Amino acid sequence: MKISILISLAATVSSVAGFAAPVSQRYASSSSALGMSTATEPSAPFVKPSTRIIREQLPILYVYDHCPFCVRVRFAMGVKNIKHTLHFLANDDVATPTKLVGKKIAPIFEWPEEKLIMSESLDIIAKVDADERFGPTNLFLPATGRKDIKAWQKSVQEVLRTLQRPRYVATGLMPEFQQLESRHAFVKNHQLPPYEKAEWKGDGTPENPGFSMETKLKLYAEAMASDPAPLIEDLNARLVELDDMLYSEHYCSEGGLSLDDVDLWSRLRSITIIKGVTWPTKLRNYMDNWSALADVSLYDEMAL
Ligand SMILES: N[C@@H](CCC(=O)N[C@@H](CS)C(=O)NCC(=O)O)C(=O)O
Repeated sequence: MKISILISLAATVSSVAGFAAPVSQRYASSSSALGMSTATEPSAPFVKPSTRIIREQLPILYVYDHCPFCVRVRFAMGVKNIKHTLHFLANDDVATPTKLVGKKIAPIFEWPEEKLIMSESLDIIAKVDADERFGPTNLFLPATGRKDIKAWQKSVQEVLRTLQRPRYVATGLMPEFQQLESRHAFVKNHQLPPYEKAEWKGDGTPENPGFSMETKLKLYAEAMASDPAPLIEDLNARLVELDDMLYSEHYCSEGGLSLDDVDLWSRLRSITIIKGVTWPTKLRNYMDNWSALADVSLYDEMAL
């Protein structure tokens, strides 16, 4: 009974991301023969390529869910409508990435068909967007290098680190943090403001000063227990500023889909882990529009 209600609801409520029709169907009305963007006016919605690219050997993307660099690639593959295997690495898994590229890093892109393994999010996107085997090419305009957005990102760095980092770990729902060691690996390596990386780095021993693991865990727990309201109020004001910088609810910069969107959307997605944030309308629509087009979910349902 419940299931049938959900299914019939899904047919009418397209914003239920998990049940929605493939975005290509929802946006396909003005699709060109190639399925490329046919935006005739700058603020027209992006038209996703309508053909699902399913290679015989699927490319594999190794990621952490919370990692914005990983989300950049997921965003690009999603927008290009490329089926791929998502391999969520545990945060303490050193062996898998080291075997692939020689160090612990994500994202990593493996394309067995080409015997290709590569890291660096923007290089991966450039490769995928240039290869016709992955459908229409050159979907992403270059980054504009906007200084206002860069400055905005810098201005929110501290408040975001303070609010996001403990929440990533505390939800208990992210795939990379399913076991204690993986949560500890993150806490060990990611300082909370006002502490600097150098202070956080050690383990509290005379040879290796800094904070002990016990202290780090305590600081994370305290950050979760403290009232987030003043920080959220500050963040809300910053989001209003960003809303003004956004060209439209479809693109952050004039001209259409660009690497500006790939980067900005991926970073903003992390903010949705914070409960109680007030999103200005244009910015919220931007988040929702690209979540559907890229088939990358937001965290709203599990926000803390
Ligand atoms: N420039 C790289 C940066 C990737 C990066 O810094 N990834 C982080 C996760 S957000 C990472 O793997 N850090 C090593 C670690 O977590 O141990 C890219 O754009 O792909």
